[in-house]
Amino acid sequence: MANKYLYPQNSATRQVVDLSGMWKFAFDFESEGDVKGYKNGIPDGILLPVPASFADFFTEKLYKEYTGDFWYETEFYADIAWADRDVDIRFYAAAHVAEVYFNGEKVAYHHGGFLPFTINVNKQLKYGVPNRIVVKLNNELSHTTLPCGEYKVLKNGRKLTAPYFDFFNYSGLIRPVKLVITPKNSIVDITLNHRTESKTAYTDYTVETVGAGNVNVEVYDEKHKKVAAVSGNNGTVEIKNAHLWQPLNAYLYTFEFTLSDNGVIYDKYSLEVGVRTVKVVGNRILINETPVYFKGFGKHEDSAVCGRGYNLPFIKRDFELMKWIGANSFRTSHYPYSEEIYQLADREGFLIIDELPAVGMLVSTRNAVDAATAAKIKPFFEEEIVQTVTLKNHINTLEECVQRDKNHASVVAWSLLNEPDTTGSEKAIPYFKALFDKCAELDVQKRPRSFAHIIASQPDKCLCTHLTDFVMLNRYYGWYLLGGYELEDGFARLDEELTKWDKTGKPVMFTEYGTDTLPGLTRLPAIQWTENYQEEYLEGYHKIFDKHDCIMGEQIWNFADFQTTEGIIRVDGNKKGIFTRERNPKHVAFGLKKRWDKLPVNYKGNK
Ligand code: GCB
Repeated sequence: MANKYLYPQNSATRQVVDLSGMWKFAFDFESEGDVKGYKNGIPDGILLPVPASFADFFTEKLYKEYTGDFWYETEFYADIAWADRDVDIRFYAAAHVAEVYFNGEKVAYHHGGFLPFTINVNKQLKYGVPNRIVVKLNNELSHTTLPCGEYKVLKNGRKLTAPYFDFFNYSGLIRPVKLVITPKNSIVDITLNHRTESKTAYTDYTVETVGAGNVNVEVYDEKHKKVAAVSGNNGTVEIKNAHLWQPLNAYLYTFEFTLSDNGVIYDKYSLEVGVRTVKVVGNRILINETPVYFKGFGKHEDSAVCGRGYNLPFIKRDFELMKWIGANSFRTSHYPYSEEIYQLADREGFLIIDELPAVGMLVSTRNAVDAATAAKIKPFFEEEIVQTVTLKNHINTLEECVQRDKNHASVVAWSLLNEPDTTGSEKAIPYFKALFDKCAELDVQKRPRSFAHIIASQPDKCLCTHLTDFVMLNRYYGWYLLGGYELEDGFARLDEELTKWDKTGKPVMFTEYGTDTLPGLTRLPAIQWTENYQEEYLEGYHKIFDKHDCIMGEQIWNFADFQTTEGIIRVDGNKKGIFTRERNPKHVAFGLKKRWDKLPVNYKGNK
């Protein structure tokens, strides 16, 4: 079995071995690792923590900015008890392109830095001697990578990354690597879809298995009471008087799947399941048939030193801050996040707009500024290679993402791209159509699909809005244009634009709006970059949102300050956070909390 999709778990039949720790590491400035046989072991590797991105460990720029091939290596001993089982190596994410060698043999190639892949190593596994994993990674950006960008070669021969997006191109083994040991007869995939009829919930399920055995499903409520039991690889679980999973009021049933034969248990896997429905009706998104108003943020996985590395303490802190401020949702801008974030969102009742790493599909290193000033930009979707290779990579990534995240109650919508060029060329249309159709085909729950519209993608100009189920808007009137003393004109422009979106009849959600703000800087009257300017800007936006019926969500850019490429419009990163990078509140956080604590979850629900 090439890829086992389920999130690894320990159970009576399964074992997970974490390979986190110090790995050997080497930069490969001259791309000579292949000819020098690094696949059999890195000769002079330094030690580096896994999981983490490598950039922020070093004091030399040459390493921080490193672009090209780089290598990781570790070893482990196999337990003889695994001899009659399947042994897989699971990379939770490897940014961005990975080639994996196991005991000297190439066992995998994976494109894309934010989704897991699993490699079966039964054939190569040795007992009694160390087993060696070597990974060759590459972090160069191009028009076919997700995210997109380019690099240039400096006079000294070093490569400089030029992302078409506004976050640091952190890379490396950014999430855990684990061994997953499963029985030969096992459960490999589970797909759930829910519907409700008065007080009864029906969950249609499909279980994919390998080897022998029959499937049984038992469902337990939060008090560990059995509430349903069925048999078969697919069928329907019926729960009477069901507790539905609600925003900020989660209820999770435990679905226990057992593969067995005549009383012999081969495999067991359990899932925490929130039963809920999602659909779009008119200009509303309904969860369990009730309109929901989204309050929250676009975020990043970003923290000092770890970079984009998996950081469980920050994950926990972020949820506590989001609950404190009255948020109920976030977008995984601009890539699928660590799986543990979705698990916590399921538990806390947060709504997630799950975004693919399709950011930078606009040929510009300062997208928001260029789009705001209507700079002439070479149309991205005109390129032949985009229509072929990029689209193929994009669809693979979509498949992996839906596959990974399909059963999470928290995932209520898909964002298939961030700020693509949807005005430059009609060739965007077939590209988007292929993507949107594929998403509907893959997702049995048929969650609403969209993409984040850049300012140039206006209601009368965007060629692709008609393919969306709801509209996501990133707008910076009052910042990148009409800022400072022109702020009132900025609000007027926003108001005018929303009047046009109102007429489309679709739900419209703000997925970005905000101002760079230096904590501690205040002036009277307010000027750009001050804390009180951030407050005036957000208050102005919110007044306008409250006027327009189509607006059914506000997600501010950004939850916290985050690192970007250096440059003249960024001071040590993007400072649009409501919290600092250390997760301390800026002044605006307190006013925002007042607004969000007051807004009911079904705000604008009753027409
Ligand atoms: C955007 C991008 C986001 C940037 C933000 C900004 O439109 O989607 O990635 O960070 O603007 O602050 O410029």
